[in-house]
Amino acid sequence: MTDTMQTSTDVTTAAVASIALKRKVVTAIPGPASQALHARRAKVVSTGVATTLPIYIDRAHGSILVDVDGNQILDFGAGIGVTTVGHTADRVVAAAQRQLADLTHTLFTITPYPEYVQVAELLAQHTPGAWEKHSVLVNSGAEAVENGVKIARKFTGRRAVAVLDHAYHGRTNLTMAMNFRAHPYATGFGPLAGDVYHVPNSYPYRDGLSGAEAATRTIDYLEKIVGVADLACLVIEPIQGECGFIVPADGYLPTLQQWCTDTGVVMIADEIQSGIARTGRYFASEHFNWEPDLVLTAKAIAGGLPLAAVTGRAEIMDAAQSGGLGGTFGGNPVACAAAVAVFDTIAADNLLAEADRIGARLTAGLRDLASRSDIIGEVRGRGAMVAAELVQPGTGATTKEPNAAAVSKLIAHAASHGVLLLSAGTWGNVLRFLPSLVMSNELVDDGLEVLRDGFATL
Ligand code: PLZ
Repeated sequence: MTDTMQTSTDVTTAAVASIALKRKVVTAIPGPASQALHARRAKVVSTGVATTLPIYIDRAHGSILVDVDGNQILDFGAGIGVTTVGHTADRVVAAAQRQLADLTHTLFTITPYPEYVQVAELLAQHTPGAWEKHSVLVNSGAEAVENGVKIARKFTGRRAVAVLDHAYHGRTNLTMAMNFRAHPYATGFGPLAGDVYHVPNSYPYRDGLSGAEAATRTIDYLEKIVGVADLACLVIEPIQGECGFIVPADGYLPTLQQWCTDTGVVMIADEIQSGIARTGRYFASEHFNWEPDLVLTAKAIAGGLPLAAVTGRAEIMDAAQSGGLGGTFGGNPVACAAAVAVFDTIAADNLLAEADRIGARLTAGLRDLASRSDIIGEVRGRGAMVAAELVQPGTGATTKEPNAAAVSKLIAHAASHGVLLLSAGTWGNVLRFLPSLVMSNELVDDGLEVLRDGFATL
């Protein structure tokens, strides 16, 4: 038995190790094997589950995906910011394999295990704020949002939830109501949860407001349309992800935190997309001098395994009654072991600095493109969370009319040349870059070159 296990481990490792870390297109994209799988899929998978790029992936390493036709795709999406330490990162694979064989499941609320505690310690250490912090581990980003809201409601004894315009928080019943965009996330899926209020955000490119001015506007809405007496929490992505990598003006977030502290509102950072080294800091909140009451993590925390967390001020987290938080798979041992390996990898491989290296190179490349194109309205981001917002020709200085068509064409051009790029934005007019932090300069440049050609074809 041991021999067999050893053999299969060797085979997996060998397959991944044999991937040359470069882009290679050997068939039309999608190729014949992907097309055949796509036809099979159509017979058995719900059409409600969309596909950005219908190529079926066989294996991956670093920032290269290998599809079933043998094409090697340069991955600027990292599964929407999940494989931040790279696909099949060595320490993550080793830790998860070891844990899988040692202990796969007990349910932490029945009989605990050390890896859950280790993850909570790492989160307490790395989330902003010097106070005592407690965590609960769950399975998905949306579940972290749900739990953050539950805990804030219990702590405050209040019911209302406030979110920003252009927010994205998930696909569960509560989080559907917290998203800015009804379509495709909520259309026809109601009734939605009540007591969720949407208030204006800070979107410097489009509103031209300073952080102080935007915060004043947000607070005015909170006081008028929600009312402080009923407001349990204000949930904010420090950099808004799905709706376009919107970076708030300086001062916006700390001003809101001060207002929340003064009025007894729990302020929650949704760092699900922006957290875990993505922006060159462990958490994007750090860029804005924001120390949130609660921090939500998911996506990158376990290098590709499902894990998420709510972490925050001990007195808030402990407001939940014993037995009030949990779930069968929350904080699964294999996912926790992978998360510990993710934190080890960030420190050992200096990935915060790598995020800045990649981000600087990408941003410089995009700014260079912008200097020769009148449809790039703004290049923005922090670390390796970078976006370009595209507008209609000639509207960049005036109406900034969104240009989703150009984004679609560029993404299709990139895909056909073996580069996976994602869109974002309320109007679908943002190109977003979430490469893994192990992407080499050569690969960043290679991706930029394909994009440059794409712009030339527009
Ligand atoms: N909060 C800020 O970015 C997930 C969604 C992909 P889950 N974003 C990617 C899709 O189409 O479903 C996200 C996020 C922020 C919450 C979530 C939700 O995280 O792990 O997808 O539930």
